[in-house]
Amino acid sequence: MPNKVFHPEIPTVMSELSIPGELITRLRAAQRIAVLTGAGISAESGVPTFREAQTGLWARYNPEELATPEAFQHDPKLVWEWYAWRQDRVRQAEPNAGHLALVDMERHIAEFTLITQNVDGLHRRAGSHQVLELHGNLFRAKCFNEDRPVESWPDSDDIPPRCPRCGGLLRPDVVWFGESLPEAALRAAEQAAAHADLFFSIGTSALVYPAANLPLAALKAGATVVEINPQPTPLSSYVTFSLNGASGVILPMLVAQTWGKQRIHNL
Ligand code: BJW
Repeated sequence: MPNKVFHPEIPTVMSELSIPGELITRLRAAQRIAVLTGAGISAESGVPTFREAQTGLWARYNPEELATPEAFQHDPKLVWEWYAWRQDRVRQAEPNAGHLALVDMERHIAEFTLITQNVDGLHRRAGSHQVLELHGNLFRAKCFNEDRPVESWPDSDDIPPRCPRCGGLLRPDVVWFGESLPEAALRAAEQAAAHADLFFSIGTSALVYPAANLPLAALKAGATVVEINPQPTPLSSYVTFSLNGASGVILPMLVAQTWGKQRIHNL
């Protein structure tokens, strides 16, 4: 019988129940890991992904059309209320097994960088320490005129509230289409991708740039790239390992099979 040869250039597609031994070996040897997460990692916490159909009052709106400076200028009340609704959903959610497995992974790796496109803050609530938020955070606000963070403002009936310094409209401190990403976070993410032994792309449709460039940059620099997603994405055919399934199932299995059973998290 010939030996089973592993071809890293051909993506290895796995079902939820089997993690390739070769991936476990590479994880155990890894010194530098970078992880990019998207909305899918919070799906099992009950937070809708960005592109899935919205529900209730918001079902008739297209999220890609609301997440723009033009939408805010056209109807600031509508956009502010959409974010207020999303804040409520996230407040009711808890980090899930996928977020917690990344907290465990961080403990085992000398240089671990968690890069997220999510604005929900669930990685920090789970206990991850080094989190680069590329698209901002739902729970912060800034002044639309001055582009400066605003931590508090007087109670009023205004929607959106007004900036206490200049009277301009407040907006969520997130990155909308056509806007620049926070420079320092993007630079750190690019560095981490360029130097990673292993790069994970988890729960993202890999459609939005410049975040979608990060796994490609890691591949180009010679990293093993692993995608975890129940659906194929434009990245899938390039990655080294494609793990098809929910991150809340696959990540805990991956961590347990690599480093043994982990501590029980108290949230
Ligand atoms: C599961 C799961 C489970 C489900 N387990 N998985 C180069 C080429 C083409 C265009 C551009 C380009 N460079 C820049 C652009 C323009 C634009 C862009 O990328 N457009 C594309 C749509 C084509 N980019 C920008 O404008 C960026 N700015 C910029 O580049 O500035 C410089 C510049 C300006 C002007 C011109 C040129 C350059 C800014 C992008 C900001 C994105 N902001 C948003 C909104 C944030 C606030 C908010 O949340 O409201 O960020 S858009 C939205 O998409 C959000 C997300 O972070 C981001 C990514 O979405 P994500 O996370 O992938 O979610 P989904 O819903 O798409 O996918 C979920 C996935 O989970 C799915 O695959 C599921 O299968 C999976 N899943 N359950 C694991 N249990």
